[in-house]
Amino acid sequence: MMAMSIRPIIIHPDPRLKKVCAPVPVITDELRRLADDMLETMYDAPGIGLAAPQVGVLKRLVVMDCVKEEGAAPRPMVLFNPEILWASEETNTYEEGCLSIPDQYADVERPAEVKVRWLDRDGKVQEEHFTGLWATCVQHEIDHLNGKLFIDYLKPLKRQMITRKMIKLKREKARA
Ligand code: GNR
Ligand code: NI
Repeated sequence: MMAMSIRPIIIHPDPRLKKVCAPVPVITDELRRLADDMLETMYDAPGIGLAAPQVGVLKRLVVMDCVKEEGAAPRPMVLFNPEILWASEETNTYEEGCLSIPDQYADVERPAEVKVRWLDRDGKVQEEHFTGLWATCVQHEIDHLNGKLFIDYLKPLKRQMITRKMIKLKREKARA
């Protein structure tokens, strides 16, 4: 097995986090390697999801594992070209965070359940009905592929406050 590696996560604001990502036409070994690196980067952070643009790759690929119970078996998922086929009328509000917006959290309301179709790492079509944290996470990740961040759902003033904090954080990181 090839060694996996942790990739640096891009911090907001960055033009790469605002782009609509391109569909993946064929799943190559290089893309499978990228998915493995993204999983390692996500677990290391730690986070429950990660989208390719967060590591600077503008392709429609996300990884996630929302198993939170201590001692439960992990469920690393790799989703190429994920599409929401159906979303519930019923909504859910979760306090969301983002690895590209460190230490900032805010309530976001989204459909409580979604049906999603994607290609797995073998290029096989998969479909699943997600609920709970999985439903929130997969929608947060698909938003990343469309250049959208959770702070885009907030009131402009709150969004601006968070963006200013991130600019400051990046400036301090660059000086360190
Ligand atoms: O680790 C993460 N936690 C999280 C919590 C609530 C809603 C969404 C998320 S996704 C986030 C990781 C991330 O930034 N993925 O893009
Ligand atoms: Ni995110």
